[in-house]
Amino acid sequence: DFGERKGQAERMLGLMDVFLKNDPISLQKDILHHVEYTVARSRFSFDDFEAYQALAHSVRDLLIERWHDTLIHFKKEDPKRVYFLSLEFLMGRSLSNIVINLGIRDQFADALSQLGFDFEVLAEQEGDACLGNGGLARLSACQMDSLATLDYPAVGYGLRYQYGLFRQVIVDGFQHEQPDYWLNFGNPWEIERVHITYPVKFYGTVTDEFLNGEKCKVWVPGEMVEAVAYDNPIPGYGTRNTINLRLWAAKPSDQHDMESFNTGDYVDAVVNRQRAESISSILYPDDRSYQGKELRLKQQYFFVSASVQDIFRRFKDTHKKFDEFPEKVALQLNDTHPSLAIAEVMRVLLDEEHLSWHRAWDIICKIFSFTTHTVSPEGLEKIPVDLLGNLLPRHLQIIYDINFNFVEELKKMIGLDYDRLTRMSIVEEGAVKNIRMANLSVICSHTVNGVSRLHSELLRTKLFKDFYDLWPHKFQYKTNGVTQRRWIVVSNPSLCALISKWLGTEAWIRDIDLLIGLRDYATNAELHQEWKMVKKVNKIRLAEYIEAMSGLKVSLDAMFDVQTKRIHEYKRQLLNILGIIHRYDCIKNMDKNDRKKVVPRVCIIGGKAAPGYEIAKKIIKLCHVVAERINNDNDIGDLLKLVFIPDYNVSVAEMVIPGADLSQHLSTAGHEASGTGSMKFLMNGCLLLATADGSTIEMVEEIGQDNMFLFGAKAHEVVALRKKGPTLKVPLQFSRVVRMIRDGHFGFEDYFKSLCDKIEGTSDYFLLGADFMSYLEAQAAADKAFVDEERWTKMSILSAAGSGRFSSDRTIQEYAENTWDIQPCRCPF
Ligand code: HBZ
Repeated sequence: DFGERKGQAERMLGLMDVFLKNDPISLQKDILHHVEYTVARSRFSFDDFEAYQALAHSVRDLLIERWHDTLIHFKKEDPKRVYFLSLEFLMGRSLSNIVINLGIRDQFADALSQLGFDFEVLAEQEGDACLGNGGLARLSACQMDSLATLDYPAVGYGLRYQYGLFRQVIVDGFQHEQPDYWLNFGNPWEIERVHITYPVKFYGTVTDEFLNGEKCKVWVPGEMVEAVAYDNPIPGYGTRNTINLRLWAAKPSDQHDMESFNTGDYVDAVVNRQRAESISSILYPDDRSYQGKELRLKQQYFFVSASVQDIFRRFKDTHKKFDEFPEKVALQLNDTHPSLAIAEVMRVLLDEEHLSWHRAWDIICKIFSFTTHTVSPEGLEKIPVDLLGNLLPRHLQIIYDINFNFVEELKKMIGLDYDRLTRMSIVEEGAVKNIRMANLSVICSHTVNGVSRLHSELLRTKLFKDFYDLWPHKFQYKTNGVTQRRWIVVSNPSLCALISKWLGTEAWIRDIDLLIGLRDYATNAELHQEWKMVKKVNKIRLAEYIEAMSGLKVSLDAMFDVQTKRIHEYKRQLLNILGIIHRYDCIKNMDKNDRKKVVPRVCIIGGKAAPGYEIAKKIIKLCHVVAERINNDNDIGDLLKLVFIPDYNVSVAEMVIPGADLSQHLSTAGHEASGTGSMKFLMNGCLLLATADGSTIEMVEEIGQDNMFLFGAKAHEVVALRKKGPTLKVPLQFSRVVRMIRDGHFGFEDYFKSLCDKIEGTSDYFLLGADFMSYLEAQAAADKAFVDEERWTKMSILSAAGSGRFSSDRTIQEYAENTWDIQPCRCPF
């Protein structure tokens, strides 16, 4: 049905063309107007940054029109909405993405060039919005783009951190963290809504009172802060729909502490008020561990409480009966970080709307869906009961009540199996009593989603086995996806143009399945030429960046081999570095003739380590000392280079990914819930060297074994391998490279000792030794394929052609149909 789908997507895009009649002159007037009146610079003299600001404000005006129209349309139609709750959104830059989605990039580029500015140069002026850590946060951003594009009535809710994810600076090969005060230069993409505010309460006590003869609970809070809304319009592509991402900022509350002003010291009272703002000041930089910090819990409740009040306000605008709530509201929990929303909705229904427990619970069970992004039991969030009880006394009571009812029901179903009851309880007993947020979420959600097929399998058989046995119908999975608008159209314009040319349409930007059409030309010589040219252009861009950053010149003929993602033991950047040391060692021992056969490589590694994660920081240092040695070895020349790219973030990724020939995804099987970086590389025609883990398993099915370099133990073999422990035979090559590090070949041997200890003998938990040979074989296969240019190019084309399944458009459509039960609601032109 290629023709039919192409026609349908094209008709939608055609409507956009009719609508857009922005001529260059009026766009220029617009930009100059903003130079003079918004940026307040003379229209005769302004620099690139000021031009960017003015441009951004002109674009923002268009964006706001559509956003208004969409919100009005939603209000009129009153469809069921999905509320996407996430503590993290990794948006990156917005300008290019917005103008492309609005379909006005070329018009603006023309208008600017007549003013003497280059669109791309101005776009580079924008800083990244890094309001998240890694995969989970970027996934939220991709999903917002798809929700808007597919016309779903959705609202995103999150926190407007003043400091985003730390900036990584490398000093002498060591990671240092610096604050990211991203708002320093203003943020043209947000709209401050000073009148949309809600009070958020903390601490205090709960008392029993009587209201109309009925006993009810009254929470008398000890602290109150104000949540202020900042709206971030998210435009869809090929549609007028522009949805809202509402981020909350904390401000001191006026209602609360009038008393202290009257009685106490005026200056002290004002200074105290400022403390409220700390709630939304900083993003926690850990992407896995939970430390039971009060501020983190405050953040969670703060954004949940404001969002829930907003949702109730919107519902009550047009509805009176709460029984209609589930027909209008779907609440999506992005991991357990927003799971307090369950207790909060329950509290509002019981204590403020005075519904019976029975009616309130019935509503809860119909509105929440939960997606988890982790595989390991240690990754599950637990909140110490003392902490929760002190900060949110009423919520703790409600959670206890939910648990009591659940355990009673459970006993009826499974009898007095105490082990199982203990495992499934929301409350974890022990030295420190904890609330298990995952159990709360599974019990109260109608659907529990994993993020890949394997992940879902692991959830059902391991992490949530007890719950799966009880409620198999709750468990689904939606394999993650990424948006092709950001990851091809914005970041790889040359490839975008090439794809459109060969498919004869731009419709694939809305309907990614059309990419499959490229398969017809997988061996076409003309396409091969053009495809290679595109890769070359992107490699040049990346090489220039590397040189500007590190002074290192790299050869464009070399294979650009990339591993970029957060640094983690399970992601095995260490395996990559050991492989590089092995390669270096081999080349050193080769004679002239053998060296001629070596495929030159530029190995690129990038990623941040959580500030408290010692081992991860050592891996970064190791990468630097190895790079230092190899890059300065004249005997090696262009045969091997190693580069660490500092401060990997969304905009760096946009430049690195299109320039990669090969990308590595090395997680020990069964540890990566999905992985989404791999999808971006695949779409850009980079070949993958990967373990069979998370979503790569599904990628093999799409593009075929022959087009990917798979290696390593499978998930089901990992447990057995670990059990073998000391009896496991480790290849000599592996011991040799570890020995080189231990012996101080690269210096810092004392510092690296603990790192080496972690991967030798029984402590090699992530099985680097066990997978090493297989890894080297896959690397050799990649070398072999690379020298056969025609074969490599064909594999590259087939990778991109088969990447359609990994668009977030597909993921979101599945969520809409199978989890949220929502329909598109398209704003008329
Ligand atoms: O979520 C990642 C998974 O590791 C990855 O496999 C998956 O593709 C991706 C999207 O589903 N998980 C995270 O990125 N997790 C976090 O960033 C995180 C952040 C704060 C936390 C815990 C986890 O408190």
